[in-house]
Amino acid sequence: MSSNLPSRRRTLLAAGAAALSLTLSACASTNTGSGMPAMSGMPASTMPTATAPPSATASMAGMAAMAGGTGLASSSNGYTFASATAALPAGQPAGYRFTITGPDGKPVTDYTVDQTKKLHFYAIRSDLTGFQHVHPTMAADGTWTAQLAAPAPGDWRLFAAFTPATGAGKGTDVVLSRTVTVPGMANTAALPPAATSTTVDGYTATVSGDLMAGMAHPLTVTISRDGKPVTDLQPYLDTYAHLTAFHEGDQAFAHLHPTTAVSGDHGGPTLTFHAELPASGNWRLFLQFQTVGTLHTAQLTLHVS
Ligand SMILES: [Cu+2]
Repeated sequence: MSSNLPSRRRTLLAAGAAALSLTLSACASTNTGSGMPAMSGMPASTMPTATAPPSATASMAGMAAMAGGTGLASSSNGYTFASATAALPAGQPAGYRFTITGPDGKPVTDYTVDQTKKLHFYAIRSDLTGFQHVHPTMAADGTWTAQLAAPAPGDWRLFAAFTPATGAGKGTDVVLSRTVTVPGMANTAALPPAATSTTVDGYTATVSGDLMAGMAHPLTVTISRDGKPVTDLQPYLDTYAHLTAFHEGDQAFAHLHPTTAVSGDHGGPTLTFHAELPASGNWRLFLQFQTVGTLHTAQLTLHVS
C-alpha cells in the first residue's frame, strides 16, 4: 500500500513499528516490504529498558515492539544516541551535547540531508508540552550541540532523527531518543481533548482523516485565516508544513511526511500527509508552517483508533 507513495522514499528503521502494526491490526500491508528485520532478531541492548517512563501504559512487549520505529530507544540497529547530560537547568537556554555512534563504535559524521538538514532534533516534555524542533550544529569530530530554549521543570525526551550517508545503516532513517530531567516543581498539564481544528497566530488548521493504528492513511490539513483559505504558505524545510506527532503516555515519535509538492511562496490551503501512526490512543500533533517569514506551530490532539 505504502510502497507506491512517492513520499515513502526510504525504509524507516522500523522493525518495531512493523511488528506492532501486525499485532494491532490485520492491515499487514503497511509494511514497506523492503526486508525489515524481524523483531526477534534485535539485540537485547536495543530495548528501551532504562529509558521507559514509569507512566507508560504499554506492556514491555509493546514498548519493545515500538522502540525501533518510534524512537523510544537510545540505541537501534547499531546506532546509539549518546550524551553525558542527564539534566538541564530550568528556566534558561541550554546547549545539549551529544554524539551519534555507528555500528563501528565511532561517532557518525556523514549524514544524508533530509528536508534541508543533516539531523532533526526534537524535545518534548512527558505531558507533550514544550515542543521544540531545532537543528543542532556538528563539530568535525561528530559532536553535536542542540541549542534548546529554556525548558520547564519536568521529565523530557529528546529525539534525534537522521539518515547515515555511509556505513551499515546507509540510507536508513533512524530515530533515537534520550531522556533528561529539568529540576524543579513540574506543573504537568492534562492533554487537551481530541479536536479537528486549532488556531495559532490567527491561522486555523483543520485536520481530517480517520487514522487507524498501524495503517497508512492520508491525513489532510487545511489552513484558513478569518474564514478565508490561506494560499501564501512559504517553503519551510522543503515543505509547506512540517508535521510531527508524539503519543500520549510513552512519547513515541512520528514524522508525517508531506505528499504536497512545493513550488514558491504560495502553498495552501490544503496539504496532504502520509500518516502511519503505529499505536492507538491520543497523539499530539505539531504542525509547523511559515508565512511572511514567520514560523507558526499549531498543535492539536488526534485520536487514533
Ligand atoms: Cu528539522
